[in-house]
Amino acid sequence: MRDGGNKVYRNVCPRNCYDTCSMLSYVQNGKLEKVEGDPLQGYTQGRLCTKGYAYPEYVYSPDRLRYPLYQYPRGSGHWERISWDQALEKIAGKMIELNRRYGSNLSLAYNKYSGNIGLLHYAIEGMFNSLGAHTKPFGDACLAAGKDALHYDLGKALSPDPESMAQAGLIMIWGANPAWTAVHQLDFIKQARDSGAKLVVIDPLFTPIAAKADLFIQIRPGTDGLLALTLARMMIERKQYDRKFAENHLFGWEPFLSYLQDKISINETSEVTGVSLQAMEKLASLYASHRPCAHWAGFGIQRSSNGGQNVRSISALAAITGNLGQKGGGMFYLHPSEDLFPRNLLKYARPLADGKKDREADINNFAERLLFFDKPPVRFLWIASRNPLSQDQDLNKWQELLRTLELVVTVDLFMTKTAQMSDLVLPAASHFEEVDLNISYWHHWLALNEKAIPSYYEAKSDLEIARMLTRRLKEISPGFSNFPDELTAEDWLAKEFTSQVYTAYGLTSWQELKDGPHKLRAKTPWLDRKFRTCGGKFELYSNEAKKDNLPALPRFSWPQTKGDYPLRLITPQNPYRIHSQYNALTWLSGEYDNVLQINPKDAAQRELAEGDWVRVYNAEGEIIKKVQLSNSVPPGVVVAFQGGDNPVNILIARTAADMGMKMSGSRNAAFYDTYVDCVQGRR
Ligand SMILES: Nc1nc2c(c(=O)[nH]1)N[C@H]1C(S)=C(S)[C@@H](COP(=O)(O)OP(=O)(O)OC[C@H]3O[C@@H](n4cnc5c(=O)[nH]c(N)nc54)[C@H](O)[C@@H]3O)O[C@H]1N2
Ligand SMILES: Nc1nc2c(c(=O)[nH]1)N[C@H]1C(S)=C(S)[C@@H](COP(=O)(O)OP(=O)(O)OC[C@H]3O[C@@H](n4cnc5c(=O)[nH]c(N)nc54)[C@H](O)[C@@H]3O)O[C@H]1N2
Ligand code: SF4
Ligand SMILES: [Mo]
Repeated sequence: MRDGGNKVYRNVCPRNCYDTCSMLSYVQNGKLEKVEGDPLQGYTQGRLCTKGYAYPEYVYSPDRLRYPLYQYPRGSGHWERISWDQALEKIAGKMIELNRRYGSNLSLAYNKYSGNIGLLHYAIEGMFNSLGAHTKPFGDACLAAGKDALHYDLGKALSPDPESMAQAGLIMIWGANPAWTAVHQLDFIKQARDSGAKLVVIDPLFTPIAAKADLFIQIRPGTDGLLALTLARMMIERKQYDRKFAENHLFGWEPFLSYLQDKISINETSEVTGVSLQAMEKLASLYASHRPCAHWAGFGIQRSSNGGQNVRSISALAAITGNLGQKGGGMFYLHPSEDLFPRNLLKYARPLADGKKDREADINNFAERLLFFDKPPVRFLWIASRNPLSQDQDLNKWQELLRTLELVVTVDLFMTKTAQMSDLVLPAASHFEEVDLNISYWHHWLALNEKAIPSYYEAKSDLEIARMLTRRLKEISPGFSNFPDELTAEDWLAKEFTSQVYTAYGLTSWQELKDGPHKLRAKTPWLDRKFRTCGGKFELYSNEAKKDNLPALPRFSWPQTKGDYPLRLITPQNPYRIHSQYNALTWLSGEYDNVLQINPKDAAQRELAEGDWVRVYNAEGEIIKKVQLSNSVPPGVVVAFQGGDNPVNILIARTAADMGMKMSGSRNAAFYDTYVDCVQGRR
């Protein structure tokens, strides 16, 4: 497309964000001049968030990595610019040497997560798979507990189209802050409210979305399951549940009823959750009078040791009140549209020689697992689309792991905390410099990401790097890899479009996406009331959960507490960052980067005033932050945001949620089950 002197390209923001915005990029003489939202994408409707509009600064940031860099000794800060040839030589040489030393590629590992979640970024998995048996991560650090919970209940975690929330009569948000983390959802919430819907927000923090609500319930962290079950009991007692649905489509109604009758009391719930009886009454009355209800379980609610049970309890409430399958109502969590695609790079397989199998390490406990492996030990680590030294639990273990590794390679756009501790850093392309395909885990749109500008200095896409490294490996040791390095990004892209994908998106050729994004033709899940569980019913009582050593019924239990520290630390997302990303951008505010938000009462007890330096500590470690007094934070809770120079994750031990094993093989990280104390500090 052309617009005056500009060429206009279609791009997609590839961040791990609900919105996966489609954008138009305006390019003049090979330079990205500005970006706008693509009006043809019906969820984001031509708008971006601040981070999206800041992309020209991101692409040309003076902090962006330009060339391959080599550091000796690791962590010294003595960086030397080297050529791609030299970098590939060092990497390939080490890989082959380790293979010869140990007789397999098991001492080679990678760690990859969510820096860019475009489909062709599975190149990293593909590149390693082509080496034969190696050491790889599995699991999910983000949303696995809630996904399992919905799997037990529904047979598959499918959510309605989030645009349908515009037709809700009530929107009840538990543990999500879309005003910061899913900004485009606000428009659909507003549409619903303009037609008379009410908004309820349940969160320990008085968040920006809470500030918009008709009813805000400030709940004690980790106790949502109990509130949901109590609401279920109230609805049943008041005959405000869906009797017909219960008779025909629920499995486990009787034991569920007995459990509610025996174990759930409104007075006790009030004590445990900190929610007053009056607020519960108000909630019950809104819930009964405004239908259908869109129940949104955010990812924040399941980052607790009882997170999965909390999600199961909310989904049980949605089910017994007949809200599932109602247009505008239902249970919103995620929609795994990506499952429709073959994901050829992810699944690229090489027949494993000598009966050797890959060795898998839980991504939520990665450093410890890698340290545990011997015969052979892991000696080489490739890190891409990841910043574990900022984002993982148990950072102390990471330091230990680094000491045992002979070569650490990080591929990134910026000199992150992790890159700083690597031997080699390779510059990654931004999404404007590569071709990709983007699928949201929330909305239902599919969009093409075109190459809009030439590479920034010597930056390369993860796929290009995989192709180059493969060529070098094959030159030195023919047969070492069987990655098809002749295939271009467009070749891989074309392979993703099966006839099933074409039908699902109403496409006849993938090139049609150059004219704009396409939407999945999906029916509202559970409209037919046929659930994907064994018996076809919604399972209040899950035999599958029981087999997995979990309670069969959604049951409330207290989250585990950690030792002697009095303040619960919540580390949610920052509106101007995506996890640890975007710190280099001056166009974006840094106001949340280095603060500890604390209730004035807790601050007064510790003689802390606004702007003071404070030392926050627990058995894991300590950090220095700046005090920000906040009445949005209840007593007993403190908030620090992720990322920045001084990552808060140093305080976060390996704590696991109750669920995650079923679908991802790993229990979700219980990031928000962290306890700390703090005192006056000095910088
Ligand atoms: N701006 C921005 N947007 C992002 C991201 C980002 O880093 N920055 N990251 C993206 C990613 S990867 C993710 S996973 C999503 C996450 O986005 P969300 O789904 O919104 O989840 P969180 O930010 O983890 O937490 C949301 C809320 O949960 C609350 N919470 C914590 N514990 C509890 C509890 O026990 N009960 C209840 N009811 N609430 C609780 C927190 O106080 C917080 O307000 O955001 C995505 N969008
Ligand atoms: N305390 C605490 N910790 C958390 C959470 C929490 O709630 N609290 N949330 C967790 C959640 S929900 C998530 S999703 C994880 C996120 O964990 P990560 O995925 O590790 O998070 P990011 O900080 O986004 O780091 C991604 C890195 O990839 C780089 N990158 C971007 N694009 C590309 C690319 O095309 N190629 C390559 N090679 N690199 C690229 C970015 O510059 C960035 O350095 O963090 C988890 N950590
Ligand atoms: S960070 Fe999220 S909301 Fe912002 S432009 Fe990217 S996808 Fe859109
Ligand atoms: Mo996430």
